[in-house]
Amino acid sequence: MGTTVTRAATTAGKSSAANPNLNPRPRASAAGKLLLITSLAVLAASAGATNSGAQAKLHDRSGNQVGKLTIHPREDGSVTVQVRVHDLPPGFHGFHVHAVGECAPPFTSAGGHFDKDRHTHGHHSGDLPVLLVNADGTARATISTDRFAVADLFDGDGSAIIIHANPDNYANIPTRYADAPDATTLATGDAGDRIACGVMEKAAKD
Ligand SMILES: [Cu+2]
Ligand SMILES: [Zn+2]
Repeated sequence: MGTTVTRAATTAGKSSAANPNLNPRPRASAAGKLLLITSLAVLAASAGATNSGAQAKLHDRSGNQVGKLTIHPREDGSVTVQVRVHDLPPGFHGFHVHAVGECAPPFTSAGGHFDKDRHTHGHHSGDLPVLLVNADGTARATISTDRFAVADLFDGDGSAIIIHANPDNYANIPTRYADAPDATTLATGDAGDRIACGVMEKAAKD
């Protein structure tokens, strides 16, 4: 399919270059280009529908890119999440898929934890293992989860990946500290501020 598209583009380019002075030609060429763009969009959409993954570029609150993430579907219905980050504070950081695909600092625009049901924290569809950032500010992790499919990430308002300032307690508050976790803990795991955010985008499987 890729070869056909490349050839069509080359032909369209040549025909308009060969007739630069004819008025009808540029119009035909523009129409051709429009058609080509439409075809490409259709091709991309159909490829995406069959075996697509997701990707996100993570940015800190100052707008610097601090890493990226990819999500690939697996045949058993689970997904593999791969993340690489740099220039982040060392230590454990809460790491979740959030419900809205919008990363405006301080990233509250990304909403709460992505969830396909009405779970509490620790059971949310978008809850992931904490990310360990090494002394040099980098982290790398590969995670498997069966709590969501790639398509779930692209509901009406999209989704985003968030890294928090603090570790995540997964709403695990021993009863010697409190009778039960409070509402904030049950929603967030007390992971604190959002220090990096990336909007989920569709990506073809490589
Ligand atoms: Cu989060
Ligand atoms: Zn959660």
